[in-house]
Amino acid sequence: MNDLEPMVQDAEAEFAAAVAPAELEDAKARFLGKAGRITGELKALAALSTDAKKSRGAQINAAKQRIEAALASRRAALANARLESELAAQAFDVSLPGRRRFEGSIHPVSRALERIETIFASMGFEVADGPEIETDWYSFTALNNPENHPARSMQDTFYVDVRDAEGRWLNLRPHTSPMQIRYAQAHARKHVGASPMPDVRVIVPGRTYRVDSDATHSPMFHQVEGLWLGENVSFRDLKAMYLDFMQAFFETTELQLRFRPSYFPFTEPSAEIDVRFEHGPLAGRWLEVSGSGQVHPQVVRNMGLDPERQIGFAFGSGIDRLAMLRYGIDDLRLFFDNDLRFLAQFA
Ligand code: 2NL
Repeated sequence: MNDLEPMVQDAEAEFAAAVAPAELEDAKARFLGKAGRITGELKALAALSTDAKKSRGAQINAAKQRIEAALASRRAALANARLESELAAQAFDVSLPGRRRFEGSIHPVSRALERIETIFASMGFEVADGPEIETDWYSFTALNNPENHPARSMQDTFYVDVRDAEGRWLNLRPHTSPMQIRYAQAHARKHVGASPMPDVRVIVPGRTYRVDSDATHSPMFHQVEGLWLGENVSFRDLKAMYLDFMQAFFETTELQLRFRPSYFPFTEPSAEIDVRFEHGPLAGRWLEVSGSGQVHPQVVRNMGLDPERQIGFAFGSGIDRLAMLRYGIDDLRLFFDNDLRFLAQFA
């Protein structure tokens, strides 16, 4: 202890009181600067004798070292506090609930389509995809539509302003049958000469177009057609297969099918397929779900197959309608409004 002790304590107190680096540097100048108190003490040494200089000089040095140590420690403390506050400002609260990311969902028509593909694949059917813009031959001629059939008219079919090699307008396919013709042709070429030839077993789901737009018809709709041809395929295979499909699609065996005679140019005989549920809001009513029939011999010929050997059946069902029945939707237009309040119910 000596008379320099109060100065050391002043320095420690003033350093401690400095909350910003600039204040600390000001305080340092008051003790260690040119006009500072330590500097003053050193200047005063000049007036002392050699012996007194030695002992006083040692005291001043000791005080100076303690002040420098206090300064260094305060500098480190301020730098540390600054780092801490920077980190705190950047910190995020891991306990906050996360921001929800919007997730879409599969459209009900696509869900129905995916289910249909899975069910038919499990029954040994191939799933084929084809062009939506077709030639006149594939959409109509190959399917035995006479030249003057109303389906060919501008009132019923959308045409594209481009002609095919025969000079006929291309069309937006009014059914997915054209791709079944293409598929069967490829099958016939691939297995030419094979005896027996493997069966043709295919479904073609996809978008189809007709000039028709009201509360229950959309100009673009979805269809699935199926084709099964072989040397030993009959109408009872159609009945068994379509019943299996309906039971799998609606997840119930509590339904009945009815085959009602009808007419299509591409099948003979032809039948509408009606379904009747035993339970649920539609119980007891016959609902039309499909057209069907034994493929017309001329259509088999157009596929490049021999109708004396290859015979079978085809069907065409509306996917939108099946989806409406499956999910209890009473207005077709809901599928195309794309209102999120509707679509989100299928998440
Ligand atoms: C309908 C009618 C049907 C077919 C589609 C078909 C396909 C080929 C050959 C023969 Cl490649 N027929 N498809 C047969 C009968 C009916 O659908 O209006 N469905 C909604």
